[in-house]
Amino acid sequence: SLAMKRVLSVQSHVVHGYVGNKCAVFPLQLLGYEVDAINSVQFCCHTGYPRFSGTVLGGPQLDELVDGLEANELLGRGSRTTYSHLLTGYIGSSTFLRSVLRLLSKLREQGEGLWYVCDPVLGDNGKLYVPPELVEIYRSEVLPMASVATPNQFEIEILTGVKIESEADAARACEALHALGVPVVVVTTLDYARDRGVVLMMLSERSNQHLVEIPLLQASFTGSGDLTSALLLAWMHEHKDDLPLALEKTAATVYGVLEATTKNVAERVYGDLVVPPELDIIGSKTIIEHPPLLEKKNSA
Ligand code: PXL
Repeated sequence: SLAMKRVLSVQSHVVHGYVGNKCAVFPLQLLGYEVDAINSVQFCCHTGYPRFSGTVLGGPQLDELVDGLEANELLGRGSRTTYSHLLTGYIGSSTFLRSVLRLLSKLREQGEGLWYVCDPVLGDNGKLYVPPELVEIYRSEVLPMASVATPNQFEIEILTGVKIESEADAARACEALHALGVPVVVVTTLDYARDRGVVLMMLSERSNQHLVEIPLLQASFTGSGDLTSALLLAWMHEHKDDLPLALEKTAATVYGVLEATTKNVAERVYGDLVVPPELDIIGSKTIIEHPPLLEKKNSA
């Protein structure tokens, strides 16, 4: 039933560090979720290091895992293993993305009301880091099936063609995603207030928008988007009738984790290449369980 908190999370695994499932599984477990993880890649570390190695799961290999789950009646059918949520993040090929769609349609056949939280990972800071054909597949096939989409600014700009330089632009871009059929959109990073020292997140439910400010800590962290989508999944389920509160708790947690990371974890320097500190997910256990709301912090 819907009261069950069970996520199927299809994301990257890295041996060292925190991106993809390494950012999603532990926080979701802390928040009371059973998490079944499918590792879409297994790399030694994220791709921002000087070298990375490992294997990529192909679409047919995802199909095999899904077929096995289905054969054992582990995809649902009213059993105690019905998933409440599917969560997807970085996907590197169109064949894999189409297999995810196949998985989603099986899940939707099984249980009513499955939430699909889709992070349409395309790139960041002006750079596409997936094959360009994925953009149109997200737009025409994937997003119309999503319950919640969590693009960053770059991603929603590419998906909608709306360049964002103000709150009104951000709202217009969200409307364009709603028009594709996504009921709830969260833009996880908005840069237009950077000169005030803040990054914004915007929640949009149809014609209703809510903003939250996060103090700017450092130019970039890797994996913060993956952490954000997992937290949104959990807090939106907890506060279905108060999604702005879910956004506030998510933003407070992300800020808390980034702040802990800045304090506790060193960046790594490889000649000219600086790899940002790996997120301090484990050291932030208490923050994840009890997000210290930012407004309280700011007025202290
Ligand atoms: O956080 C996105 C991400 C996911 N998966 C892998 C990555 C990254 C970012 O660098 O390298 C493998």
